[in-house]
Amino acid sequence: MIRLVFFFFTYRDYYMMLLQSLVLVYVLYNVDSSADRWPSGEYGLPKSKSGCPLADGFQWQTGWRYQDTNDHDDQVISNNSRSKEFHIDGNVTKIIVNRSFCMKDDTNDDKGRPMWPQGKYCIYKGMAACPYGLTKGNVFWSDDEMSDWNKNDAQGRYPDGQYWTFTLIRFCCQTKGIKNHPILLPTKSPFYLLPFESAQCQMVKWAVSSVEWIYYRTSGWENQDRAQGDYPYNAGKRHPTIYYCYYRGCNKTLNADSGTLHSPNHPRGYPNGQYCSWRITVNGTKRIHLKFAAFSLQSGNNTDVLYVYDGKDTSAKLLGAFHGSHIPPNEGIYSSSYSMFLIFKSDETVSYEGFCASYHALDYLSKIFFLFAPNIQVT
Ligand SMILES: [Ca+2]
Ligand SMILES: [Ca+2]
Repeated sequence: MIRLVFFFFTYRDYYMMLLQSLVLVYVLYNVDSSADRWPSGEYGLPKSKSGCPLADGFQWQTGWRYQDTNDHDDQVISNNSRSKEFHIDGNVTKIIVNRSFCMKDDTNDDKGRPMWPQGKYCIYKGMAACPYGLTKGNVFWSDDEMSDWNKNDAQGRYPDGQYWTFTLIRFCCQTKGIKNHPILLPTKSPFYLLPFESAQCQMVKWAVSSVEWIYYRTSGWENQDRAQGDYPYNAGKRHPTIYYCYYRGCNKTLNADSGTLHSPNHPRGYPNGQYCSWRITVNGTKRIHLKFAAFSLQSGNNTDVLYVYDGKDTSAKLLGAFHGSHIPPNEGIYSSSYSMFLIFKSDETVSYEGFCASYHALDYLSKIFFLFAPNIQVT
């Protein structure tokens, strides 16, 4: 009897351990796939010219705010401006700023959604409390002080705030985290975050970011521009320049038996804070030969690095971590299977030209042949 009870518990413990391992495997597996879902809660994002990001299980509601920043009708004394690169759905002229929002106010499908990950960024506040882990604040713009000449307007769904002859917009900010630690968000379509604490963008895994900005030349007469709580970087200044980080996905899949790839913007400098990948898959009986025509990265493996894996993802063997003072071999890199996975990440400062490379599928035998006769070019 004692023996049987012992036996039973041993088996139960064994199954519990097995179950726990399966749960762990499931959780680890889903760390990356959770990036397909927008986080839970009510909030908003700046709307880009390409529209709202792809949504899953909810619909973005849209709206816009038209800010009249000019103190007169007949005389231009305001001089708003914006960055040359500008993908926000809106319009910035010397006398007005108009911009659009994508608001998530539907929480019916929030079960199982991730929370907003730790980092340093802000989003717009919806009508409910800030999503879990984010703290609120607001920005006040003194628009045209002459109420007779003030043409402020707003329509649709916009962030929590006040939209009268002045503008007050509430934000929710994630203030705990490190900008260089990449966070997971859906990157299948472009989206915006507002940077917190500095103009540097939060790094997002599988995305390349660029900083855009709007200079709000608000009222010159009894200006009361101000901000409270947690708000986007620099937005608390009088006539603020507010920064907007524009993210585009940079996961590339290459399925042909030969092809080329290059770092973002090559041969112009690659952007800071990007985290991109390339997955090469060739015919199952073949192997991959990857050769670099150009390679110029910052030196040091803690700065900008290209990782090359011998398989379809990061669970495969690392063939090399290449940077400015450790460049890939001239003869190129070989896979031992039909797929290869590359990750290129850059830190927050200093960028170089980057790299461009081409690959070819090789018959396995020709690789062995190549090893014995390295001077023969295999194509
Ligand atoms: Ca006006
Ligand atoms: Ca760098």
